[in-house]
Amino acid sequence: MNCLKKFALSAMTVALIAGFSVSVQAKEWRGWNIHVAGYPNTVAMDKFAELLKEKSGGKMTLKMYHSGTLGSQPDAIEQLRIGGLEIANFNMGPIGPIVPEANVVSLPFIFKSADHMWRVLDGEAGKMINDGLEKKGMISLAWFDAGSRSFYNTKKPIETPADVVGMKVRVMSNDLYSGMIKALGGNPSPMAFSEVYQSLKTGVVDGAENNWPSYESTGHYEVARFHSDSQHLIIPEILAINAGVYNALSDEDKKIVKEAAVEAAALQHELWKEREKASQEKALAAGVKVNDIPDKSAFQAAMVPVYDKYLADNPTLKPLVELIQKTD
Ligand code: GTR
Repeated sequence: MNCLKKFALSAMTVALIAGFSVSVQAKEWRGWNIHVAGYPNTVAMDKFAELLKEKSGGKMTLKMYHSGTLGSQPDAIEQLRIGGLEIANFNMGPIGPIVPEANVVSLPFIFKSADHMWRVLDGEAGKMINDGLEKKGMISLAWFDAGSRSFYNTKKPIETPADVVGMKVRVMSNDLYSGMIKALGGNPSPMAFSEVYQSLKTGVVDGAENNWPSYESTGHYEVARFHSDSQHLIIPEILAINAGVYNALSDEDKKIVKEAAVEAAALQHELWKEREKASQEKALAAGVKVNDIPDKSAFQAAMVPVYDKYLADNPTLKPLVELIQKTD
């Protein structure tokens, strides 16, 4: 048994023995976030903590740990599921390998636009994703905006899939993203967010992909000077809570948690729009070379094997994929 599993089991035993007192005593929750101070998600998570305290009259409190100080995202997902953490803001990417329904948002080009994504999440498909999350111990309280992800690298502009051939590209830990890079002829390198800057700088990888705010906040733009507007992924993020913790709350407390999350998400969406623009301006002012890819059809066509593999691995999710594709 590995250390993480042992820890999980002992944490669960402690939680079971202490279950009753935990639920009656006001306990400070612990929240995970990967981003630095001033990032829209960081500000919004602090707002969530503030609203929770205010709306519950101090009964529910949350201490936020930012900048990934409580570990990498794959570890934090595990911790949230077993109750080592109560709250987290996650990108849906690294959740995909655990929740197949939620992995649908990581299919490249599945969303036609951000508006399309929001409509999908508000509808039946969103419900299926949320049910999948709950089955794995997480409840989504609200969706955060994470814009769209594009490629950037230290070598050259990417204009067609042929430009990716032989390139070493960092991806988030999810086989779909590795498959995406392979389908373009590149070499995927899954690694933690915190390691990407150094890896770009030292040539361990040639490129990566992310949204404008993360490209800027991490300093990746200082070392990977070619930004190609592929917008191959539009992935939402969630403000999630451990399912056991949430389901043990009174209806009144659930309402408070939900309201605080929805208000914090509204702030995040507002700040996101501003930061997207500001980050882009900062990168451009620093001399980053940006190229548009007006016709993305060659990239989209290259993704057929990625979709085929996802559907072969998850045949029951075909209706979900079709539902998203059919949503206007
Ligand atoms: C960011 C996202 C993070 C993390 C990161 C990454 O856009 O907000 O949660 O997933 O990307 O590339 O690892």
